[in-house]
Amino acid sequence: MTGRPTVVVTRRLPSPVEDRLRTLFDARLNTTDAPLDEAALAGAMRDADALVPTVTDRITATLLGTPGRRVRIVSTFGVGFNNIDVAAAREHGVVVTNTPDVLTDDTADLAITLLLMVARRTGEGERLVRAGDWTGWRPTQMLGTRVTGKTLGLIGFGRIGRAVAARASGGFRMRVVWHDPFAGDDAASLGGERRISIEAVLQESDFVSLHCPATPETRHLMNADRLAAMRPGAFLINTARGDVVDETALVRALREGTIAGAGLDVFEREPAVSRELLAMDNVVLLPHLGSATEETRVAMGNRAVDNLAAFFGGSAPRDRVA
Ligand code: 8YV
Repeated sequence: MTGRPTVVVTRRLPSPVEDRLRTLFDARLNTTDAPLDEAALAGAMRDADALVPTVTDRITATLLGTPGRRVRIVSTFGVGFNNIDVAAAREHGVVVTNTPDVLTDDTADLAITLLLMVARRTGEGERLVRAGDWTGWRPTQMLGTRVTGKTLGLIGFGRIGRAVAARASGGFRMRVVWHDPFAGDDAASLGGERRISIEAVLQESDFVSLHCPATPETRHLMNADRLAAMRPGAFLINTARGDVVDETALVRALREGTIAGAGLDVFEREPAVSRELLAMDNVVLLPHLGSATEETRVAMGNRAVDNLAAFFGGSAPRDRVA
Protein backbone atom coordinates (compact mmCIF):
# COMPACT_ATOMS: atom_id res chain seq x y z
CA MET A 1 0.00 0.00 0.00
CA THR A 2 1.30 3.46 -0.82
CA GLY A 3 0.58 6.28 1.63
CA ARG A 4 -1.27 6.09 4.88
CA PRO A 5 -4.17 3.66 5.24
CA THR A 6 -7.60 5.22 5.04
CA VAL A 7 -9.68 4.55 8.14
CA VAL A 8 -13.40 5.33 8.39
CA VAL A 9 -14.69 5.82 11.94
CA THR A 10 -18.47 5.55 12.23
CA ARG A 11 -19.05 7.64 15.38
CA ARG A 12 -17.33 10.39 17.35
CA LEU A 13 -14.62 9.00 19.61
CA PRO A 14 -12.94 10.76 22.56
CA SER A 15 -10.65 13.48 21.18
CA PRO A 16 -7.31 11.91 22.25
CA VAL A 17 -8.32 8.87 20.18
CA GLU A 18 -9.38 10.96 17.18
CA ASP A 19 -6.08 12.88 17.41
CA ARG A 20 -4.14 9.62 17.37
CA LEU A 21 -6.16 8.32 14.42
CA ARG A 22 -5.40 11.54 12.50
CA THR A 23 -1.69 11.19 13.28
CA LEU A 24 -1.38 7.59 12.18
CA PHE A 25 -3.86 7.30 9.34
CA ASP A 26 -5.81 9.12 6.69
CA ALA A 27 -8.68 9.20 9.18
CA ARG A 28 -12.22 9.93 8.01
CA LEU A 29 -13.88 10.94 11.26
CA ASN A 30 -17.59 11.36 11.84
CA THR A 31 -17.84 14.95 13.02
CA THR A 32 -21.65 14.89 13.20
CA ASP A 33 -21.80 11.65 15.24
CA ALA A 34 -24.91 10.61 13.26
CA PRO A 35 -24.92 6.86 12.58
CA LEU A 36 -23.90 5.94 9.01
CA ASP A 37 -26.69 4.42 6.95
CA GLU A 38 -26.31 1.24 4.91
CA ALA A 39 -25.22 3.15 1.78
CA ALA A 40 -22.60 5.15 3.67
CA LEU A 41 -21.24 1.97 5.26
CA ALA A 42 -21.07 0.28 1.84
CA GLY A 43 -19.26 3.37 0.51
CA ALA A 44 -16.77 3.07 3.38
CA MET A 45 -16.23 -0.61 2.58
CA ARG A 46 -15.29 0.42 -0.98
CA ASP A 47 -13.24 3.54 -0.22
CA ALA A 48 -11.34 2.75 2.98
CA ASP A 49 -8.72 0.24 4.09
CA ALA A 50 -10.20 -0.11 7.56
CA LEU A 51 -13.47 0.48 9.36
CA VAL A 52 -13.89 1.36 13.04
CA PRO A 53 -17.55 0.65 13.85
CA THR A 54 -19.39 0.57 17.18
CA VAL A 55 -22.23 -1.44 18.63
CA THR A 56 -24.71 0.75 16.70
CA ASP A 57 -23.47 -0.43 13.28
CA ARG A 58 -24.56 -3.74 11.82
CA ILE A 59 -21.71 -5.17 9.81
CA THR A 60 -23.64 -7.75 7.82
CA ALA A 61 -22.63 -10.40 5.31
CA THR A 62 -23.99 -8.14 2.56
CA LEU A 63 -21.78 -5.31 3.69
CA LEU A 64 -18.72 -7.53 4.01
CA GLY A 65 -19.46 -8.83 0.50
CA THR A 66 -19.76 -5.30 -0.99
CA PRO A 67 -18.55 -5.53 -4.61
CA GLY A 68 -15.20 -3.76 -4.93
CA ARG A 69 -14.63 -3.91 -1.16
CA ARG A 70 -11.30 -2.40 -0.09
CA VAL A 71 -11.63 -2.70 3.69
CA ARG A 72 -9.34 -5.42 5.04
CA ILE A 73 -9.85 -4.93 8.77
CA VAL A 74 -12.86 -4.08 10.94
CA SER A 75 -11.51 -2.83 14.27
CA THR A 76 -14.62 -2.54 16.37
CA PHE A 77 -14.85 -0.17 19.32
CA GLY A 78 -16.20 -2.50 22.01
CA VAL A 79 -15.67 -5.95 23.46
CA GLY A 80 -18.95 -7.34 22.13
CA PHE A 81 -19.01 -8.08 18.43
CA ASN A 82 -22.47 -9.57 17.95
CA ASN A 83 -23.19 -6.70 15.54
CA ILE A 84 -20.60 -8.13 13.14
CA ASP A 85 -21.14 -11.24 11.02
CA VAL A 86 -17.78 -12.81 11.91
CA ALA A 87 -18.44 -15.94 9.84
CA ALA A 88 -18.94 -13.75 6.75
CA ALA A 89 -15.81 -11.75 7.67
CA ARG A 90 -13.79 -14.97 7.77
CA GLU A 91 -15.27 -16.07 4.48
CA HIS A 92 -14.33 -12.77 2.83
CA GLY A 93 -10.89 -12.65 4.46
CA VAL A 94 -11.67 -9.54 6.51
CA VAL A 95 -9.88 -9.36 9.87
CA VAL A 96 -12.04 -8.40 12.88
CA THR A 97 -10.68 -7.12 16.22
CA ASN A 98 -12.38 -5.96 19.44
CA THR A 99 -11.35 -4.12 22.64
CA PRO A 100 -11.38 -6.51 25.63
CA ASP A 101 -9.85 -6.03 29.11
CA VAL A 102 -9.92 -2.22 29.25
CA LEU A 103 -13.66 -2.05 29.98
CA THR A 104 -13.86 -4.94 32.45
CA ASP A 105 -13.78 -2.92 35.67
CA ASP A 106 -16.13 -0.17 34.57
CA THR A 107 -18.69 -2.64 33.26
CA ALA A 108 -18.47 -4.64 36.49
CA ASP A 109 -18.95 -1.41 38.44
CA LEU A 110 -22.08 -0.68 36.45
CA ALA A 111 -23.51 -4.16 37.08
CA ILE A 112 -23.03 -3.56 40.82
CA THR A 113 -24.56 -0.09 40.45
CA LEU A 114 -27.70 -1.60 38.89
CA LEU A 115 -27.85 -4.31 41.52
CA LEU A 116 -27.70 -1.78 44.35
CA MET A 117 -30.07 0.62 42.63
CA VAL A 118 -32.78 -1.93 42.04
CA ALA A 119 -32.42 -3.61 45.44
CA ARG A 120 -32.45 -0.33 47.35
CA ARG A 121 -35.05 1.37 45.14
CA THR A 122 -32.79 4.35 44.50
CA GLY A 123 -34.21 5.26 41.08
CA GLU A 124 -37.68 5.31 42.57
CA GLY A 125 -36.45 7.33 45.55
CA GLU A 126 -34.74 9.87 43.34
CA ARG A 127 -37.86 10.28 41.23
CA LEU A 128 -39.88 10.90 44.38
CA VAL A 129 -37.54 13.61 45.64
CA ARG A 130 -37.21 15.29 42.23
CA ALA A 131 -40.98 15.32 41.80
CA GLY A 132 -41.27 17.23 45.08
CA ASP A 133 -43.39 14.39 46.49
CA TRP A 134 -41.24 13.51 49.50
CA THR A 135 -43.31 14.36 52.52
CA GLY A 136 -40.75 13.33 55.15
CA TRP A 137 -39.00 10.35 56.71
CA ARG A 138 -41.04 7.36 57.82
CA PRO A 139 -39.84 4.03 59.31
CA THR A 140 -41.71 2.07 56.66
CA GLN A 141 -41.00 4.20 53.64
CA MET A 142 -39.59 2.63 50.50
CA LEU A 143 -38.09 -0.43 52.10
CA GLY A 144 -35.81 -2.30 49.76
CA THR A 145 -33.92 -5.57 49.84
CA ARG A 146 -30.60 -6.16 51.61
CA VAL A 147 -27.66 -6.91 49.32
CA THR A 148 -24.93 -7.83 51.81
CA GLY A 149 -24.60 -11.56 52.41
CA LYS A 150 -27.07 -12.59 49.68
CA THR A 151 -26.38 -15.02 46.84
CA LEU A 152 -25.35 -13.65 43.46
CA GLY A 153 -25.65 -15.89 40.40
CA LEU A 154 -23.53 -15.09 37.37
CA ILE A 155 -24.39 -16.40 33.93
CA GLY A 156 -21.01 -16.10 32.22
CA PHE A 157 -17.79 -16.18 34.22
CA GLY A 158 -15.36 -14.48 31.88
CA ARG A 159 -13.47 -11.26 32.53
CA ILE A 160 -16.49 -9.14 33.49
CA GLY A 161 -18.30 -11.88 35.42
CA ARG A 162 -15.18 -12.48 37.51
CA ALA A 163 -14.76 -8.75 38.19
CA VAL A 164 -18.39 -8.62 39.40
CA ALA A 165 -17.76 -11.68 41.59
CA ALA A 166 -14.73 -10.01 43.20
CA ARG A 167 -16.71 -6.87 44.02
CA ALA A 168 -19.72 -8.82 45.33
CA SER A 169 -17.79 -11.27 47.49
CA GLY A 170 -15.16 -8.80 48.70
CA GLY A 171 -17.33 -5.72 49.16
CA PHE A 172 -20.72 -7.18 50.00
CA ARG A 173 -19.78 -10.59 51.41
CA MET A 174 -22.08 -12.19 48.86
CA ARG A 175 -21.98 -15.86 48.05
CA VAL A 176 -21.32 -16.23 44.34
CA VAL A 177 -22.49 -19.11 42.17
CA TRP A 178 -21.86 -19.16 38.44
CA HIS A 179 -22.44 -21.01 35.21
CA ASP A 180 -20.16 -20.82 32.21
CA PRO A 181 -19.80 -23.69 29.74
CA PHE A 182 -16.64 -22.10 28.33
CA ALA A 183 -14.75 -21.43 31.59
CA GLY A 184 -11.65 -23.56 31.88
CA ASP A 185 -10.79 -25.65 34.93
CA ASP A 186 -8.66 -22.76 36.21
CA ALA A 187 -11.85 -20.69 36.62
CA ALA A 188 -12.70 -22.65 39.78
CA SER A 189 -9.67 -21.11 41.48
CA LEU A 190 -11.02 -17.62 40.77
CA GLY A 191 -13.75 -17.94 43.37
CA GLY A 192 -17.44 -18.63 43.57
CA GLU A 193 -19.07 -21.98 43.15
CA ARG A 194 -19.45 -23.47 39.71
CA ARG A 195 -22.79 -24.91 38.64
CA ILE A 196 -23.28 -27.23 35.70
CA SER A 197 -26.71 -25.89 34.78
CA ILE A 198 -28.11 -22.41 34.43
CA GLU A 199 -31.20 -23.58 36.31
CA ALA A 200 -29.12 -24.45 39.38
CA VAL A 201 -27.76 -20.90 39.43
CA LEU A 202 -31.25 -19.45 39.01
CA GLN A 203 -32.70 -21.55 41.83
CA GLU A 204 -30.02 -20.50 44.31
CA SER A 205 -29.68 -16.81 43.56
CA ASP A 206 -31.17 -13.68 45.05
CA PHE A 207 -29.60 -11.68 42.22
CA VAL A 208 -28.81 -13.00 38.75
CA SER A 209 -26.38 -11.02 36.60
CA LEU A 210 -25.77 -11.76 32.92
CA HIS A 211 -22.20 -11.72 31.57
CA CYS A 212 -22.29 -13.94 28.51
CA PRO A 213 -21.78 -12.81 24.92
CA ALA A 214 -24.73 -12.48 22.56
CA THR A 215 -24.62 -15.44 20.21
CA PRO A 216 -27.34 -17.48 18.48
CA GLU A 217 -27.05 -19.90 21.45
CA THR A 218 -27.57 -17.22 24.10
CA ARG A 219 -30.44 -15.42 22.33
CA HIS A 220 -33.37 -15.35 24.77
CA LEU A 221 -31.36 -17.45 27.21
CA MET A 222 -33.50 -15.79 29.88
CA ASN A 223 -36.86 -16.88 28.51
CA ALA A 224 -40.18 -17.32 30.34
CA ASP A 225 -39.15 -20.73 31.77
CA ARG A 226 -35.82 -19.48 33.07
CA LEU A 227 -37.40 -16.37 34.56
CA ALA A 228 -39.90 -18.66 36.28
CA ALA A 229 -36.99 -20.74 37.60
CA MET A 230 -35.63 -17.68 39.46
CA ARG A 231 -36.54 -17.27 43.11
CA PRO A 232 -39.62 -15.21 43.86
CA GLY A 233 -38.15 -11.98 45.17
CA ALA A 234 -35.02 -12.27 43.02
CA PHE A 235 -33.64 -9.56 40.72
CA LEU A 236 -32.22 -9.79 37.20
CA ILE A 237 -29.29 -7.58 36.12
CA ASN A 238 -28.27 -7.24 32.48
CA THR A 239 -25.16 -5.39 31.32
CA ALA A 240 -24.43 -7.91 28.53
CA ARG A 241 -26.71 -7.61 25.50
CA GLY A 242 -30.44 -7.04 25.26
CA ASP A 243 -31.27 -10.10 23.21
CA VAL A 244 -29.93 -12.46 25.90
CA VAL A 245 -33.27 -11.71 27.61
CA ASP A 246 -36.71 -12.24 26.08
CA GLU A 247 -37.95 -8.75 26.91
CA THR A 248 -41.61 -9.66 26.42
CA ALA A 249 -41.25 -12.55 28.89
CA LEU A 250 -39.38 -10.26 31.27
CA VAL A 251 -42.17 -7.69 31.22
CA ARG A 252 -44.66 -10.44 32.02
CA ALA A 253 -42.48 -11.86 34.84
CA LEU A 254 -42.14 -8.39 36.36
CA ARG A 255 -45.83 -7.60 35.99
CA GLU A 256 -46.91 -10.92 37.51
CA GLY A 257 -44.37 -10.76 40.34
CA THR A 258 -42.48 -13.87 39.19
CA ILE A 259 -39.33 -11.87 39.96
CA ALA A 260 -39.00 -8.75 42.10
CA GLY A 261 -37.19 -6.41 39.74
CA ALA A 262 -34.61 -5.86 37.05
CA GLY A 263 -31.64 -3.60 36.43
CA LEU A 264 -31.08 -3.15 32.72
CA ASP A 265 -28.31 -1.37 30.82
CA VAL A 266 -29.09 -3.06 27.51
CA PHE A 267 -32.30 -3.75 25.59
CA GLU A 268 -33.54 -5.97 22.80
CA ARG A 269 -34.31 -3.13 20.40
CA GLU A 270 -31.95 -0.32 21.48
CA PRO A 271 -32.53 2.55 21.73
CA ALA A 272 -36.22 1.57 21.94
CA VAL A 273 -37.31 0.52 25.41
CA SER A 274 -40.63 -1.21 25.93
CA ARG A 275 -43.37 1.11 27.22
CA GLU A 276 -44.26 -1.41 29.90
CA LEU A 277 -40.72 -1.30 31.32
CA LEU A 278 -40.76 2.49 31.26
CA ALA A 279 -43.88 2.46 33.40
CA MET A 280 -42.55 0.06 36.06
CA ASP A 281 -41.06 1.28 39.32
CA ASN A 282 -39.28 -1.99 40.08
CA VAL A 283 -36.86 -1.68 37.15
CA VAL A 284 -33.79 0.49 36.72
CA LEU A 285 -33.13 1.50 33.13
CA LEU A 286 -29.81 2.87 31.88
CA PRO A 287 -28.78 3.87 28.34
CA HIS A 288 -26.03 1.27 27.69
CA LEU A 289 -23.53 2.95 30.01
CA GLY A 290 -21.42 -0.14 30.89
CA SER A 291 -18.10 1.17 29.62
CA ALA A 292 -19.01 4.85 29.65
CA THR A 293 -16.21 6.52 31.56
CA GLU A 294 -13.74 8.97 30.08
CA GLU A 295 -10.86 6.69 31.03
CA THR A 296 -12.33 3.55 29.54
CA ARG A 297 -13.64 5.05 26.32
CA VAL A 298 -10.16 6.50 25.66
CA ALA A 299 -8.59 3.12 26.48
CA MET A 300 -11.07 1.34 24.17
CA GLY A 301 -10.25 3.76 21.37
CA ASN A 302 -6.53 3.31 21.90
CA ARG A 303 -6.96 -0.44 21.84
CA ALA A 304 -8.87 -0.20 18.53
CA VAL A 305 -6.10 2.04 17.14
CA ASP A 306 -3.39 -0.37 18.41
CA ASN A 307 -5.12 -3.18 16.53
CA LEU A 308 -5.11 -1.13 13.32
CA ALA A 309 -1.49 -0.05 13.80
CA ALA A 310 -0.38 -3.66 14.29
CA PHE A 311 -2.33 -4.84 11.24
CA PHE A 312 -1.01 -2.14 8.91
CA GLY A 313 2.47 -2.51 10.44
CA GLY A 314 2.48 -6.12 9.32
CA SER A 315 2.11 -7.82 12.71
CA ALA A 316 -0.76 -9.74 14.29
CA PRO A 317 -3.34 -7.49 15.97
CA ARG A 318 -3.60 -8.39 19.64
CA ASP A 319 -7.39 -8.69 19.75
CA ARG A 320 -8.21 -10.61 16.60
CA VAL A 321 -11.58 -12.37 16.80
CA ALA A 322 -11.88 -13.26 13.08
C1 8YV B 1 -19.71 -0.14 24.28
C2 8YV B 1 -20.20 -2.56 24.92
O1 8YV B 1 -20.34 0.98 24.75
O2 8YV B 1 -17.95 -3.09 24.56
C3 8YV B 1 -19.11 -3.46 24.48
O3 8YV B 1 -19.41 -4.57 24.03
O4 8YV B 1 -21.31 -2.93 24.98
C4 8YV B 1 -19.90 -1.17 25.34
O5 8YV B 1 -18.74 -1.17 26.09
C5 8YV B 1 -20.17 -0.39 22.91
O6 8YV B 1 -19.96 -1.68 22.49
C6 8YV B 1 -19.46 0.54 21.97
O7 8YV B 1 -19.39 0.04 20.67
